[in-house]
Amino acid sequence: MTTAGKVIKCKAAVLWEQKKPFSIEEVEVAPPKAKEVRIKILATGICRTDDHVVEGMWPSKFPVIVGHEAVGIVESIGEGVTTVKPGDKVIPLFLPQCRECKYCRNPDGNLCIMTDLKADGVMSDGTSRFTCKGETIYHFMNISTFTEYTVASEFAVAKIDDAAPSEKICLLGCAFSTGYGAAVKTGKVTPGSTCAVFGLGGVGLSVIMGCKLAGASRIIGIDLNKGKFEKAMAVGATECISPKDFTKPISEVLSEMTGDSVDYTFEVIGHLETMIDAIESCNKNYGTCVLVGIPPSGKKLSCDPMLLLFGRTLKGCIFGGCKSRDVVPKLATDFLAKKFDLDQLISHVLPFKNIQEGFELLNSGKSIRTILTF
Ligand code: COD
Ligand code: ZN
Repeated sequence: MTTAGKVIKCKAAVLWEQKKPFSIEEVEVAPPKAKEVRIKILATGICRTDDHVVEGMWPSKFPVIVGHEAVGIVESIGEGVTTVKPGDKVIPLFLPQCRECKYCRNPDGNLCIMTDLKADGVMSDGTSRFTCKGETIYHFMNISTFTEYTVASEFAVAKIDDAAPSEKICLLGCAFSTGYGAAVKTGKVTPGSTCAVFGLGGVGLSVIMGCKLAGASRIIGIDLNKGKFEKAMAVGATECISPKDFTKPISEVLSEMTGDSVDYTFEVIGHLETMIDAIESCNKNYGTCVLVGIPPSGKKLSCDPMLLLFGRTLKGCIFGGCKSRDVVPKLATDFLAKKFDLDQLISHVLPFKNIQEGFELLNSGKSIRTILTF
C-alpha cells in the first residue's frame, strides 16, 4: 500500500532539550509539500556538529531531530518536483543548491540562499513536517536525518548512483565532502606541495585524503590524541605529531621539520588557538591557511595583521566550498570507481536505536565516524 500523500508514523531520535540524551520516539512525518521530497533514511553518520547541538554550542530550536550526514531513498515527492522521483537513492544536503540565487550563480559561491543559517528549524513555508505527542518537532539544517523518514527541499538532495553502499556513501553528506573540498576546492592544494592538517577526526582525515588526491608530497597530521595517528597514516599522512610532545610553538616545530614552512595548513578542530597556530604555520609569503572547524559561537579571532601582510592567504569554507548538488553525485561516482576509500573513516556501525552509544563513542575519543543503520 502506498504511503504517498499520507502521514508516516516512524521512529526518530528526538532531542527534547539541551544536554539530555536522545529519546527514540514515534513521530509523525507529514507528506512533502510543493518542491519537497520525503526520504526513507538508510544510514546516517554521527558528526561533531550534532553533538554541538546537544551541548548547546550550535544554535537550534528544541525539541529537534538532528543528524545531517545520511543517504536514503525518495519515498514520495511534492508538487512540482522534477529532479528526483520515488525510488531514487539520494544524499540529503545541509547546504542546498537552488542554482538560481546569487551565490549559486557565482562560480565560487556555495552558500545557497536557502541554507538554514538562522537555525529556524522549519521548512521554507515556515512550518515543520514533524510532530510527536502533539508537539511540533523542529528540523535541523533543513534535513534532520536521525529519523526513519525525513522531508527535505528538492534543492537539498543529490541523486546518486544506486550501487553506492549506504553505510559508506552517507559520509559524502558531511565529513568527506567537507574535508576533500577544503583541500581541493578551497585550498587548491598543488602537486608536490607540503600540507599540515590540525585535527584528525573524520573531517581532518578527509582533508588528508583530499591533499593526497591533489598530489601533495608531504602531509603532516597534528592531533593531541596519538590514537588518531594510525588512521591518519593509513589515509595518506606522511608523518604525525602531537603538540604535547613539544614545548615550543607548533609553527616552529613544523618549520624545523620542513626546513622552512608548509605551503598549506588546515584547521579542522574549531579552536581559536589552533586557528592562530595554523595561520602562523603556513608560509608567510605564499602560504594558504584554510579554516574548516567552526569555533564556539560568539568567539573572536585576534591576530597580528602582519601575519597576512607578507602575502599569506587566509580562507574558510563550509562543506569544503563545494556546490553540493553538483559535487556529491560526482564524488559518489568517483567512490564507485575506487578513486578513494571511505573505510578508514568508519570506526563503528551500530543499529539506529543505539544512537546514544554512538555519541558516547564520539565523546570518549574512541570513534572516527559511527554510522547508524536503519
Ligand atoms: N590540538 C590538536 N588536536 C586537537 C586539539 C588541539 N588543541 N583539540 C582537539 N584536537 C583533536 C581531537 O583529538 C580530535 O581528534 C580532532 O581534533 C577533532 O575531531 P572530531 O572527531 O571531534 O571532529 P570532526 O572531524 O568530526 O569535525 C570537527 C569539525 C570541527 C571540523 C566540525 O565539527 C566542524 O566544525 N565542521 C565545520 C564544517 C562544516 O561544514 N560544518 C557544518 C556541518 S559539520
Ligand atoms: Zn557535519
